Formats: sequence, C-alpha cells, structure tokens
Amino acid sequence: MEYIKNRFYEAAMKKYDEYLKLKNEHSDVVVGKVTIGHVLSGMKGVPSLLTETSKLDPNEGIRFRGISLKELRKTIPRLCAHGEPLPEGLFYLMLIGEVPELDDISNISKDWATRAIVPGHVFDVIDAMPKNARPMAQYVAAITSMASESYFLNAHQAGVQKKYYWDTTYEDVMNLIARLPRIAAYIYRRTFHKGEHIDPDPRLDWAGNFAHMMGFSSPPHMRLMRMYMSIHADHEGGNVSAHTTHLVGSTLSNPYYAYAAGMLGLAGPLHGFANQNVLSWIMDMIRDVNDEDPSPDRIRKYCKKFLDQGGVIPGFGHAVLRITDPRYDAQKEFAEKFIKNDNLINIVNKLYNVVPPLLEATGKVKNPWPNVDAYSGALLRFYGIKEHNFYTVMFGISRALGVMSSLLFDRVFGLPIERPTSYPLQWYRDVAEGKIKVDIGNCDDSGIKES
Ligand code: CMX
Repeated sequence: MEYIKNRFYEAAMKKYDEYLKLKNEHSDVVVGKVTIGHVLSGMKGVPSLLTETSKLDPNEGIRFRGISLKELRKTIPRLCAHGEPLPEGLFYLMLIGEVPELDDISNISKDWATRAIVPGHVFDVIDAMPKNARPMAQYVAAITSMASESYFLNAHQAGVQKKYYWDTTYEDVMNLIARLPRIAAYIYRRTFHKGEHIDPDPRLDWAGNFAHMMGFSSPPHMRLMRMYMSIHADHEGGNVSAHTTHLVGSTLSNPYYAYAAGMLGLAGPLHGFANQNVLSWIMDMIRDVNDEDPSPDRIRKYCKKFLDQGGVIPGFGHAVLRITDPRYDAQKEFAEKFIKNDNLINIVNKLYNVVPPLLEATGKVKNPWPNVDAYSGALLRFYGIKEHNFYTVMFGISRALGVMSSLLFDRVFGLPIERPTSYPLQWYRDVAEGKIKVDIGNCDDSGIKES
C-alpha cells in the first residue's frame, strides 16, 4: 500500500518546489484580464485555478497530464488485448504524472480492494432513507456520513502541521475512492433490485467489481464499465463538480464533504444530470413521434419544435469545448466495435447529424456539437443498465478520480481558502461609465484597487 503513496510523495514534492518558485518569484505576473462580460457569463476562460491533473482545450478536448484521451486509450495498459484501459491507470497518471505499467495498475487495484470495506453505519444511513429517494441523494448522504472515518479531520483537530495535511488527505482520498463502488452498487440494488445485494469480489479491479456488484458480471459489462469509469474521470478544474470540490476543500473541510459537495454540483441538469436527461428526452421523443426508429426528418421536426418552444437539448453544447467531445467519440468507437444495430444508438447517431445545424441556426449556441452525455445513456441501456436516475451517480464515481487527485495537490501546495471578490450591479455600472477606475493590485485581499 505504501508503494503508490511513496511514488506520489516523490512526484508531489517536485511539484511543490515548482509551486513555491512560481509563487515566490512570479506572483505579480498578469495572466489574463477580467471584463464585465466575463463576470456576467460565469467567468468562462478566466485563468483563476491551479489544476495539475488535466487540461481542457476547446478545440482538442481533454488532455490528462498532456496526453489526449485518444492516445491514452491506446497507451494505458489493459488486462487483456481486447479489453479497455483501467481507470486505475488514469488515476495513476493524474497523481504521479507518468503513464503506468500494468504492475502499477494492479498495485492500485489491490490497494483499493483492501480499503473497500464500508463502515456499517453508512448502510444504515442509506437504509434510513425512503426507498424512492433519488440515488444521488442517497449517495451524497452516504458519503457525508463516511466523514466519521476521516483521518484528515482528526489530524487537523489534533493540530497537525500544514505541511503534513497531504498525508491524511491521501488516506482519505484512497479510502473514499475504494469504497464508492460498493456504496453506489448498494444504492442501485436497494433502489432497483429489491435490496438483493451482491458481495464485492476483491479479486476484481475497481470498475469490474462495481459492474459485478450492480449485478452485471459478464466480461462485456466489465469492459463497458472500465471504459465508462475512465472517460468521465476529469475535465480540468473549472467544471462545476471539480470547482465545487476544490472550493469546499479550500476551507479545509474533509475530503468526504468536499467530494459530496462536488456531487451536488454534478447533479445539476446543465452538468452531469444531463446524462440521465438525454435518455428521458429521447424516450419522450419516441413517444411523441410514436416510432422507435424515427427518420432523420421526423427527428429534425421534433427537435425544431422543441427548440422553438424554448427547450434545451440535453447532451449538446459545452461551456468550453468547441468540437464534438472526444469522450463522445470514445463511446461511439466503443459502440461501433461491440454493438450492431441498436435503435437507441441509431437515434443518437442520427441526432449527431440533425441537432448541430439546428443549434447553429439559433445564432446563440457557441458549441452545437454533442458532449459526453449525448452517448452514455444509450450505451448503458444497451447493456441492461436501464435506470436513468442512477446514471449521474455513475458519472460521479468516475469523477472522484479527478477531483480527489486534485484535492491532494491542493493539500500538497497548501493552497489557501478560495475567496474571489463580488460587487453589486451599481459598482460594475460605475466602472463601465468611468466613475470608478480599477487597477489590478498585487495579490491582496480584494485583488483590485479603486482610484
Ligand atoms: N440546446 C438549446 N440551447 C442551448 C444548448 C442546447 N443544447 N446549449 C446552449 N444553448 C443556449 C443556452 O441555453 C444559452 O441560451 P440563453 O442565452 O437563452 O440563456 C445560449 O445557447 C448560449 O449558451 P452557450 O454560451 O453556448 O453555452 P453555456 O456555456 O452557457 O452552457 C451548457 C453550456 C453545456 C450548459 C449548454 O450547452 C447546455 O445547457 N447544454 C445542454 C445540457 C448538457 O448537455 N449539459 C452537459 C454538459 C457536459 C457535462 O458537464 O456533463
């Protein structure tokens, strides 16, 4: 268990030296400008976060430590020639900055398997909730209740020095990630399969074991789950789930709370909830046109009407990307390899041709192309995972890999509490009208000086 931790420590300390040098020698270098437009449009494109694990390029998509998803899907070792890369490999890369060997991956699998025992009270908390409580509500309640296990919380209360924060955070992060599949599978079986639970199989890898505990133990299901859990893992630091985790973590809240907060952000329809919305939206369309295999023309008419009525088509558009999401491409490639002629997948493919021109025609959508969520529902449904309400939880398990790696770096760097500045509308109007002049100050409390 210490092997990965030691590797992380070595890599992290090099990063820490770089961080200190940058902070001490270059803190006054300007990296961008903030306009009123930025403030009023969600600060998109404003450099304001430090995230090591991945970077999103609008025209290329996500790169994990500089490596694109496409390259990674070829280079990260897999368990067999026709298998999928393991999410453990991606986690290793995000944490340590090197493409792992198969041994490194099995080291993490084994480490997580030994940490995967979920305390009994967490199941009690889940069982105390109504059976029809939303899976995400059950998931977040379970995660928060697990904070009783936090090593970081105890160490902080005992007065541990800041330079050692990373150590107990590491233990929490690894324990939390290790236990998520068991917790989520428990919620899945409780909610949708009469509470007939399936014990974990510690010989399996993290994603394979999750598929197994959900009740899908065949090699194709495990292959699907490995792919799914890899592609959703991280999308740099500014997306809502990552940013929320970081923000809450910046108060020195424990990793369980920080991750639970991130999940509540993921649960919004403009973010990860879109993955369940896509499928319900397609089902509504099928019902409306009364055809399980509608022609592109019928789909076009349905979408046009939907948009004209002010609807937002889930699974299309993105706050940063300006191309088809490579995570969409990865799923399409997977489907083309393993699935022949499925109605829902066919509809998803037709939407790819129909929706972008319609969104472009609105004249306001910055990116008309599909995102990760456009494909995943149809794929999961094909493999028998038909309960839409559960999809965002699945996204969230994968997202833990990225946001928890980032939280670890936050602790290594000793990043401070995040606290941007806000002003009322009148202040911005006064600035716009030249009544108030602002200077970007040094990194003081407000960051901006009025004159
Ligand atoms: N259908 C209809 N209208 C859309 C649209 C879509 N798929 N995508 C964007 N628009 C609209 C926006 O609602 C906005 O309209 P208003 O000006 O009337 O408010 C306008 O186009 C401009 O938006 P934008 O600058 O292109 O996009 P944003 O950065 O504001 O939002 C996103 C990005 C993803 C929230 C948006 O494209 C959207 O709502 N998509 C559908 C939901 C979705 O799939 N979310 C998942 C994203 C991936 C993820 O995080 O999981």
